[in-house]
Amino acid sequence: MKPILLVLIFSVIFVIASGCVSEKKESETYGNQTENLSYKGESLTPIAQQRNNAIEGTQYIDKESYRLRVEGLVENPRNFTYEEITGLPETSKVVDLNCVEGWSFTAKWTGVKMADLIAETGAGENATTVVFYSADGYSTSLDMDYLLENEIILAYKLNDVTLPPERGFPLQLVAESKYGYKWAKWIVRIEISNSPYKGYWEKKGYNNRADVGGPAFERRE
Ligand SMILES: Nc1nc2c(c(=O)[nH]1)N[C@H]1C(S)=C(S)[C@@H](COP(=O)(O)O)O[C@H]1N2
Ligand SMILES: [Mo]
Repeated sequence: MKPILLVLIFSVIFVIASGCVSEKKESETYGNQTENLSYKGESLTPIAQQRNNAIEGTQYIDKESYRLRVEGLVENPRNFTYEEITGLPETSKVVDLNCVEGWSFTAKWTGVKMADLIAETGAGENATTVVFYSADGYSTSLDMDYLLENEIILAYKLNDVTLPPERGFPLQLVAESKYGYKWAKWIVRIEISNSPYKGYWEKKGYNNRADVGGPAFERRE
């Protein structure tokens, strides 16, 4: 066999073999933290490849002076510090964010269950709606039953990295199976109420149900 042919054959074998062993990266560095790219066998979209959306650009919230106000139909209205929130029982899950515009990504979200947060203040028997208000003037709402039945979490970590400022630090709602506009970021106030509420995009005609796969717009009466 000619040496050139041998070199060619070995090169082909090498290329095929290296293709087989090169696996997807399990983690990478994000600032001075480790971003994990897989969780319980599911692969996650790296933060650098996740799209985002904001009506007024990034909000920079100071961790020390930050307070989350929880009020409305509650027994004990309260201001939570960042440490108090992150000190509550922690839950992680892999959830897709689907913007109504058509893009999506998959991430691991870690935070506190809305049920555990609401248990801290107590909620009135007649409470039906939870309204989320953000530092940029954004707002949205979801049904109390939806939040409790689906174990919806308020996230403070994304792929095991502290939620970055441009992504909603300190808190983003992980509104599983709802369009992205229900995923409030930079949340500063939560109001529990007994009447329906239309948030920023919902007032402009976006469907208040916001079920992924369902209609993007409210039906005209
Ligand atoms: N405070 C605030 N939250 C917000 C928005 C916003 O403009 N302000 N945009 C919403 C929309 S339309 C989407 S698609 C998601 C995007 O979330 P991401 O930045 O984590 O990808 O944030 C939602 N939450
Ligand atoms: Mo969106």
